[in-house]
Order: sequence, then structure tokens, then C-alpha cells
Amino acid sequence: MPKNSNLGKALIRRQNKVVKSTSSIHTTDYGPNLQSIIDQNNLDEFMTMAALANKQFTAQKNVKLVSESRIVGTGAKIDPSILQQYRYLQFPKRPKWEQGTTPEQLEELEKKSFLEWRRSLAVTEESEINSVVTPFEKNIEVWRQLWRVIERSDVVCQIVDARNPLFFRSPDLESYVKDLGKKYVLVLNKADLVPENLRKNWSQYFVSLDIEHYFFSAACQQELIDKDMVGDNEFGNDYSSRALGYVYSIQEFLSLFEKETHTTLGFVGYPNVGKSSVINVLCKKKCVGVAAQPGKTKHLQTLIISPKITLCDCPGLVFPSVLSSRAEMVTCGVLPIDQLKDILSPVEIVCLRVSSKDLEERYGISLNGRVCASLLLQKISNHRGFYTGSGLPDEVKAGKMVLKDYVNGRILYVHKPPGTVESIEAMAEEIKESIDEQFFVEKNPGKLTVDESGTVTYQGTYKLTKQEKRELKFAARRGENPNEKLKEILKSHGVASI
Ligand SMILES: Nc1nc2c(ncn2[C@@H]2O[C@H](COP(=O)(O)OP(=O)(O)OP(=O)(O)O)[C@@H](O)[C@H]2O)c(=O)[nH]1
Ligand SMILES: [Mg+2]
Repeated sequence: MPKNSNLGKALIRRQNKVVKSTSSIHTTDYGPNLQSIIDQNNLDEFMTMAALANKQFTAQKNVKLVSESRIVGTGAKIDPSILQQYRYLQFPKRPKWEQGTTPEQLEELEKKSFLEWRRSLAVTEESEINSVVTPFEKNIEVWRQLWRVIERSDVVCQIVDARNPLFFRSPDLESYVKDLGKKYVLVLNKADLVPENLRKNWSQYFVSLDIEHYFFSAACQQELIDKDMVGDNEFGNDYSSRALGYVYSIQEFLSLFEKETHTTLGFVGYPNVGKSSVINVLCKKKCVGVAAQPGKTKHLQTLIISPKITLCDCPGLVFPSVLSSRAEMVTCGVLPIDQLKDILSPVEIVCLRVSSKDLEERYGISLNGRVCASLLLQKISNHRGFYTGSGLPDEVKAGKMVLKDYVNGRILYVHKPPGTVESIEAMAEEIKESIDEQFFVEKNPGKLTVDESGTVTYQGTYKLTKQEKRELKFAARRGENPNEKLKEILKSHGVASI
């Protein structure tokens, strides 16, 4: 077949047409439709569940129902320890099958077990935790892709974004893979965005949990490929000692899995963590599609890269969870920013995390300390000339830009492992950022005046006691410098001196 032939595409199109004409209107996608379904309205969700249960419903008009649980349920205080217990919910597992199971029987089994999983999540949501499970993948076809990748892999590499590994990690996936007798490794991609000290901290954390993990940077390795410098390790760290936080090069990573027998590595994880990018650099050429938006890979792909190694790319999947909010998910890059309705909540998170100095530098604006999302977006809109048709600042356009910059690491925030002790300086910097500047005596030292009658007046953030005022007055009378005395007083209260 000649190169760039369209025959393959034409065959896929024809196949899609055939399936479309026979498929149901409420796309539960038993055909080749691998479109991820994360957000569904209640009716679609209901119809999907009905289709899975092979049930049909007819609509009854003019009936109004008020759900009591919705009224009672809202606003209830949830015990954080209970939520923590449900931090990682179960993901759907492929039911067991035997040699004699026909494809039709297996499909029925899969649908049944998927339906049971959806129902168990609903029960957890309503009666056990009384909290909302954040959006998760609802298309059984996409989960089928994950099951297939795990089945054909000897080693399952769960790729996570190294900036926030705990958001992306799934302990349930780890135990599932291990129960199947396969090897599980955690790959912390985008290591280029994480400073060395934090990589070390994260490594210590995962070592303490006995999790085999490797830092990797597809972006840096791609740069080396482009410069024809493959083999060099950008990070220049000592491979032989493999210190904590070590970032692996392509060859070092592959050699971890090169055994006597052939090994298939499956790359799974949330959308947008860089699964396809890692595969491309391991192949040293672009074999699979990569995009800055989540949901690029729709179908698993298998690539034989050497007689000993095969790689398998999987579509990204959003696992169910209760602790993360939708806004948090947006900042993690797993929900598409372009289709976002609420821009302010995720930008609010960015405002809380990124220092105002970094935001000022990135957008060329001036902020006096931390600002709320709306003010930040207004300033950016005014500076960039983003206006709506009615002449108001276009906060939505500015918000999407900020969120994309955050997800792509152009404005950076890296999460710390639980229990990390931060340096006093770093904490002081953060506190300074979050408190109004005038509270800082260094920046606003106050003013001490002594008039001719010897009366002392001090205007500053520290309130002098009567006794201290008297001491200052007498110091001035003695001809001493009252400012020196004031320094002593402020120092004794732990306040920086003027
Ligand atoms: N800074 C940085 N960016 C990376 C790295 N690896 C991938 N990316 C970026 O992350 C984005 C997503 O990359 P993909 O490889 O498409 O991610 P994926 O996990 O395959 O995503 P889906 O196919 O949607 O599941 C792209 O914009 C990449 O350029 C990395 O090591 N460092
Ligand atoms: Mg991909």
C-alpha cells in the first residue's frame, strides 16, 4: 500500500457508518465510539443506566417530583476522616471470563458488572458519605480499553503528573494490577517542572510506601532527541547511585524492563499526564498523537520498539474520587478548559497557589499582594485588551489563558508530599504574601516623633504601652536617641525594628 494512503481512514469511516446506523440514540457506545463521557446530565445518565440494564422507559408528562434527599442532603457537614477513607473509590473491573465464554456472554457480563459499579458509586454517594463524587469516566468503552491494556501488559506503568502525584495516583489500580500477577510501577512524568528538593521529598514518600517509582521528563527527552543528543541525561545526576529524585533517561528507563523474555509495558493514567508523550520519546519518533487538551488518545495502540520491548498506549481515564472538586480537576488538566462554564473557581485556586510576583511577571501587570480571581482577570483583560462585545473586561478569555498556562506549567505550583516540613524562610514568604503588606513592620516601620515638650508619638503597627511611652520620653529627656530605645522595645516583642 503506498505511503499516506487513505484506504485505512476510508475503511474506518465506512465501519463507523455501519455501526452508527445500528446503534442506539443514547450512545452507550458498544460500537467503536470511544468518546470520553465525563459530564452527563441526569436524563442522559438515567438512559445510559437503563440501556446497560437492558430496560426501556416511556416518558410520563406533567409529573413533578421533589427529591427529599436533595434537600436534606445539602449543607450536611461531612466528617473529613470519612471522606479520606473514600478518597480513592473503586474503578470498574473486568469480570472474570474463561476459555469457553463467548464474546456476547462476556459483553453481557461486562455491562452487568459496570452497571453494578455505577450503582455502588451512587449508594456510596447518597447514603455512606453524603457527598458528591467528582466527574469520572462513564463510558464503558473507555474502561474496556483500560482492561485490554492491562490484560496485554506484563508491566503496568501508571503515569502521573509529578507536580501533584497524589491526585493522579490510584491505589486501587495498583492492587488490581498486582492481583493479576503483573508488575506495577509509578512513573512521575513532567519531572522538569519539579525542583530537585521536592523530587527527593516525593521519592522519600513513595519509598516509605514501598512503591516502585521513576521520575521521567518526556519534554526534556524530546528536546534531546531534537538536538540529536539522546543518551545524555539532561539532569546530569549520577545514575550509578540512583539518588532519590533521580530523573531517568530513555535508555535507563527501558533497561529497567529489558529481560530475557519479551516485555509489554502498558501506559495508563488520567488524561493529559503525558502517556503518549512518554511513548513517543521511548520510540524516539512520533508514533502516537499528543495534545495539550485532555482526551487526545481515544484508542489503545501497541508499538513494538525492539525484540524485547512492546509499548502500549491507553486513552486517559478520570477515576472516581470524592475529595477533589471540579475546580481542582480543571487545574490538574484532566477536564477540558475550552468547555468550562465556571472559570472563576479554578482561577481562584491558581490565585491561592501562585505568588502574586509570579503572576505579575507572567502577565506584566501589577498586583498589591494576593488578589481574588475576578480582580486578577480584570487586570489581565485590561492589560491585554480582552473585552467582550459590551466593552467589559473579558474574564472568560483571560481565565482560560491563565488556566492553560497553569496546566502547561508556564505558571508553576508544585504540591509537596504529606508531612513535608518546610523551611522557615519559605513559610515566612508565603505568610507575607497572604497578609496585607501594612502588617509588616519592615515595609511599614512606623514613625516616632518627640515634640519639644518631650511628648512621644509613635504611629506604627505595634501599639506601645504607657510604660514604654514613658521610657521613650525619659530617654529623649536624657538626650539619648529615642529611636534606639524604640528598636529595643520592638525587638523585645519580636517585631522588626525601624
Ligand atoms: N513540561 C512537560 N510537559 C509534558 C511532558 N510530557 C507531556 N507533556 C505535555 O502534556 C500534554 C499532554 O501530553 P499527552 O502525551 O498528549 O498526554 P496523554 O496522557 O497521552 O493524554 P490523553 O491522550 O488525553 O490521555 C502535552 O501538552 C505535552 O506536551 C513533560 O515531561 N514535561
Ligand atoms: Mg494520549
